[in-house]
Amino acid sequence: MATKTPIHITVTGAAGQIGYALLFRIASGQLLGPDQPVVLRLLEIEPGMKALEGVIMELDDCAFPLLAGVEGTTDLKTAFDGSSWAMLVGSIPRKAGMERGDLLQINGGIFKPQGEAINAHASSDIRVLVVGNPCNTNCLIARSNAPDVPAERWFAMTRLDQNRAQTQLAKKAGVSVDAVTNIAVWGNHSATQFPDFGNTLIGGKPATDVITDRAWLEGDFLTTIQQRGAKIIEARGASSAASAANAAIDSVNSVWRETPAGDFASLAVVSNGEYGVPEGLQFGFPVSSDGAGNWRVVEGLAHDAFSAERIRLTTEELLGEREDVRALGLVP
Ligand code: NAX
Repeated sequence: MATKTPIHITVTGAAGQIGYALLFRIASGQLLGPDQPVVLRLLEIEPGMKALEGVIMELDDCAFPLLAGVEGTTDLKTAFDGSSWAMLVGSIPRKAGMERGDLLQINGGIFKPQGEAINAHASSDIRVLVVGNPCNTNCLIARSNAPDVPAERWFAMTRLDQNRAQTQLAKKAGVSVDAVTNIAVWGNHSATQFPDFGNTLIGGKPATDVITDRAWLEGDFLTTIQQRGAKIIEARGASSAASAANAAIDSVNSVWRETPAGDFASLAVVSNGEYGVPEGLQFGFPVSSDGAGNWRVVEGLAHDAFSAERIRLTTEELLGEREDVRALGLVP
């Protein structure tokens, strides 16, 4: 029997498709380890509560030894009370014909109160991963409304893009995925993101030495990663869920597990001006962790003119989103 004190984890949008792929993995120990009991606090909106009841019944029916408790709620205080990790999944993604300003306003209505509730009720060691899109700016909104939670405790998910890039590069090079390391996804989790093949290694060698087809790297490779989400919707009739949940688990692991020497992971974190990125943006960077929850942006990576331009474009997009949410009064 597990003897550690249970850690409270909040998952929002818990009755959605990512929630369904995520909760069972958390409860089975795949998020915080095989000896760490967890209590799940599941936040939904009223229309999702019926489905959430069913999900909770299924969690019960798994008899997970590590699941020390589970509560479904529509109340922000109950959801975040005493929580040490919050995974903010529920959001309103962009729909056809929706303007960026409308999208950000709707999400402001979700992430501002959630940030305030985290500030007021979460445990003092709270860490937050935002998955719900537009995840970088949703994270910025929540963080900006939680002034007592240090900025370095907030993360937005670019890991799915990293994992997608890893597999595409491995396939092209004809190697196994674990031979592909050092993949940084810069900037926004959107079509402007830049999966940085120029700093990636394959079998310890520069990816650009192993894959010499530069036109593929700058063309099909980038568009495959940038448009992968849309392709999955086209094929499956629903957006990525299991791979997104998997990336959410990888993201949390990249914070609390030690990063292998010489490698890094992609995570959108607060910018302190690294690589000339304006301070305060929630920006996809290469990140390394010491295994005790302390991470740093890996510095010193070089960018040629092509890569620098890609990073400039995604930075511009995030600056535009920040201007929009400032104009809406969602962030100072
Ligand atoms: P679903 O529509 O299946 O589920 C979302 C759930 O959130 C619903 O059950 C809904 O009732 C709930 N919800 C809505 N507003 C809420 C609120 N204010 N509080 C609590 N719950 C609320 O979406 P799903 O496929 O699970 O995707 C969730 C989010 O992840 C979307 O925004 C999606 O765009 C985003 N994604 C982010 C990815 C990333 O890499 N960062 C990749 C996958 C995914 O597209």
